Amino acid sequence: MEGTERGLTQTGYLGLGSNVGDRLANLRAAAARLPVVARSSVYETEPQGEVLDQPDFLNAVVAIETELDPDGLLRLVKGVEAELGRDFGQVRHGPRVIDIDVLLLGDIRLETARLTLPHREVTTRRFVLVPLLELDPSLPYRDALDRLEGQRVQRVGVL
Ligand code: PH2
Ligand code: MG
Ligand code: MG
Repeated sequence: MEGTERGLTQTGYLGLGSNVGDRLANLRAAAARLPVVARSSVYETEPQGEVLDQPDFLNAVVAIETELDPDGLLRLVKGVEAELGRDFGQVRHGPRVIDIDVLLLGDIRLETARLTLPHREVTTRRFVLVPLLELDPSLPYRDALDRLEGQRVQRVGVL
């Protein structure tokens, strides 16, 4: 197959996160640069992962429609992160102006060095699952959400 065009439109879900600068403006600037067809609420969320001592994040999830394949979509989101001033030299899981994660793309299952689909955080992070299930309650992740404890997530507005 040539390039990244599949000639087939798929629905995907992207996780947006920011905990540096004007967090809401950062999420909105990212959404404006993506082929968004639906957006979740915005949630203020407790930091998870390797760096817990950092400011709370704002997180949201957007649904997109795209003909891009996983690599093409990854290139798109990395380009948007760079455009919005993401510093790629920073510590893993540390503070960031914008983070855009490919959560799901159609029913593709994939594990490469660059990308795992579904994204691992889909079953482990409330800051992903809550907005994802808000957007599409029929996704098969309700049990995963019920199993998670802690991880403060509070709805604070619209994207
Ligand atoms: N992103 C991380 C690490 N930790 N915690 C929250 N609450 N939200 C995030 O988006 C987040 C995080 C690395 O991408
Ligand atoms: Mg992330
Ligand atoms: Mg990321």
